[in-house]
Amino acid sequence: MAGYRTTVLRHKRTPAVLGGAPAFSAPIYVTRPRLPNESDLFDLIRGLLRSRWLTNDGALVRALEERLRSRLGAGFCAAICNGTTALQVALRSLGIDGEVITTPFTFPATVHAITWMGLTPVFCDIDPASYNIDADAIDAAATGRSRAVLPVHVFGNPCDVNAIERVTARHGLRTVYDCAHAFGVSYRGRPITDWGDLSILSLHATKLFHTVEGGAIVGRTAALLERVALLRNFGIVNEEEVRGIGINGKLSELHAAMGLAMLPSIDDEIAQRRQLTERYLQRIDGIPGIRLQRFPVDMVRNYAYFTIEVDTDAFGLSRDQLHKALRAENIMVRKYFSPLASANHTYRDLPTADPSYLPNAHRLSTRILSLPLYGDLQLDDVDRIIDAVLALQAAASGVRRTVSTGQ
Ligand code: T4K
Repeated sequence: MAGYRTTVLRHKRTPAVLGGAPAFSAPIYVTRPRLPNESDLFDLIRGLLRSRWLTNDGALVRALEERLRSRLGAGFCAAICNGTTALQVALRSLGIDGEVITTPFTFPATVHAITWMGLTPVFCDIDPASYNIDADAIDAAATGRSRAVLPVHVFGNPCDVNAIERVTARHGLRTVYDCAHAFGVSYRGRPITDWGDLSILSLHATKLFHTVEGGAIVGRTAALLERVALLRNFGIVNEEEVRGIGINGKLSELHAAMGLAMLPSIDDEIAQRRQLTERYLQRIDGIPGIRLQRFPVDMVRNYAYFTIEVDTDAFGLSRDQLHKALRAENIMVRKYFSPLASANHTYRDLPTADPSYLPNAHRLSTRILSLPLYGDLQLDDVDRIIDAVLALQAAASGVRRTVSTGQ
């Protein structure tokens, strides 16, 4: 009862955009990087300094690769300096040329990696419930010039991998999955990286599991591992021979130390996020105008993100008005992924970037909002965030007049 009273009183607070005190006195970011046990990290770094082996096929990178391979249930896991380079190396290791079919609802890196490789992105619309690329749209977009598909498991939600497998088999396409958000996710009893030719991970500081900057390519066959390992190290076979156009895609020993020190606590991070997500779900249930991404039941989630969709008419404020008003409360919500990757001026003149061809992605990009979620966020913080949302909804007409964005 006491909790209920507190909640009711909090709804009555005046929003910061209308002159009230902000809900938080300091910014609550959309995410915070997990930090490892300091003594574990410093032990690893002391060993690294003693060894004077700092990068280039070092012991810590090898240890991290093996630990990740085993944790992810993969055939191999090759560490790369970041997720973007991992995408580039993955595409080159499969010998992709021509067109690559991908989603507009992603971080810019997915599409930039295609273009940096001299390949042409072809956009497809998404499924409005899962936010992932629509397999039927891939089928319709595939032409004789298509060589590969690059789907993203958006916010850790598995793509319709079986349908994509059928479409790629029919058109003879390779598949690289962008698993940047999907560390540790499994689907239908299998690790998510089981599907496709290769999957890439981002191990950036903003990710569930991270090495500060970092990435990885995950796959199954020894032949592909050999190719990936060659290409991430300039193509150097030995002191006498360099084969293919490699790149410097190596992860350093210092980054690997961070990952090794972090890995033992990653299940705690997931459990904490799960609890916070459940609290968000309880508190959001029944708020008019808020919809959620749909996850399949036969998966194990990693709780990488918590996003909402804002329906302007039913909620009373547009996503952009809510975004602005929550930031005034020191709640640093983000619009992942708006603008769409296809809206970048480099891509927007492509025929498949036309908004009329991507209606679901365009609609979602005007509605999506990521709320704060990270392991040491408190349940009370979640309550205060949702109280702030409710207070803004209760004061919607005043907020609409005050917040300048008309969208
Ligand atoms: N594919 C997909 C689908 C991706 O989402 C990404 C990256 C990639 C590929 C490429 O992977 P990488 O090459 O990055 O490995 C962030 C990340 O930089 C980016 O890795 C990530 N996706 C994307 C979704 O989010 P920003 O520009 O939003 O980050 P930033 O600096 O605004 O950070 C977000 C919040 O995190 C900050 O407001 C505060 C907090 N933060 C951040 C950092 C870096 C901290 O508290 N401490 C920190 O050190 O892109």
